[in-house]
Amino acid sequence: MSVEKLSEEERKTWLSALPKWSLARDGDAIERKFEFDDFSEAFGFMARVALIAEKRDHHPEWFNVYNKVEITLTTHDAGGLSLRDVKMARKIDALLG
Ligand code: HBI
Repeated sequence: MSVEKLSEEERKTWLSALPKWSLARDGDAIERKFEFDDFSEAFGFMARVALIAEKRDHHPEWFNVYNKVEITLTTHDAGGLSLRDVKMARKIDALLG
């Protein structure tokens, strides 16, 4: 799958399809914050994201404390945001219905 860095225009287009995600790191990443009922729910979510990451060979940068999870997606190989990040974000959103 493409690992080219998205252009500014492409970033804007794709981000409009990901309303719960925000641009980060001067446009080189996207991030979203999640809050669950408790740690167990949060970690279960993280486990499901981890399986997607392994399947897609595209891994999040993330932070978890208790019931909160913060995910940042960027493509190191592209030096910024790529289609891989957009598709990963859509897969993550789909976990939450
Ligand atoms: N995950 N988010 C992210 N970005 C990458 O560039 C990346 C990755 N996971 C694996 C990976 N790259 C490797 O496949 C390459 O570095 C070889």
